[in-house]
Amino acid sequence: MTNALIVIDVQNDFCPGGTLAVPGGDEIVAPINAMMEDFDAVILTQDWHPVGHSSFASSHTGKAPYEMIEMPYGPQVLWPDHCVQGSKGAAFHPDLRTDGDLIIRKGFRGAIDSYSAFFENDQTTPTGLQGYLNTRGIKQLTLVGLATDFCVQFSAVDAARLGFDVMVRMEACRGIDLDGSMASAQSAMRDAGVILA
Ligand code: VGL
Ligand code: ZN
Repeated sequence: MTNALIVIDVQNDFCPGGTLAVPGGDEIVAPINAMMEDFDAVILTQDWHPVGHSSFASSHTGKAPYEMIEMPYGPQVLWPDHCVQGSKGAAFHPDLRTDGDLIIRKGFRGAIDSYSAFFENDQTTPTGLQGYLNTRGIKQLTLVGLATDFCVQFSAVDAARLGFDVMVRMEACRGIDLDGSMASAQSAMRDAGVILA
């Protein structure tokens, strides 16, 4: 049975010193590097936005980071500019091992955000990861990374809905925690059948 580790968005902008720093984001780098040894496949994701992306507060006049707006596909949190394609902030944390099998980028369409590694925030536009995993015969996924309550949560819930066996190793994740989003992320993952370890 092929068991894959999916490392979500361990990028400079989500680590201390980055524009959307997740508290303790860099603390998970060493544990994730060590975990890579235990998996048959290692897949890394990268949040990868064009300049002026619609999820950036700076793209909406009069809006500040962490305010909500209504997008055609539903409510969307507005973020500080982050993970701009090709920037230092979008690069992986310099100590993260990046010698995995696949790097998948998401959020590259200007008009739509993508938290999940499987589908963009419209819940329908695929990233291609499901097809990759299926063609490799991978059914068991362990997720780690940033941020627990956004990209890790959305990826884990989508993976469980798609029929994968999904575990999230919480000690190798860190969260943003906006308005109780850590608690709601944990219950959403549990409700979807994700094992929280
Ligand atoms: C993320 C907010 C905006 C994440 C990405 O990786 O959790 N959060 N873009
Ligand atoms: Zn983003």
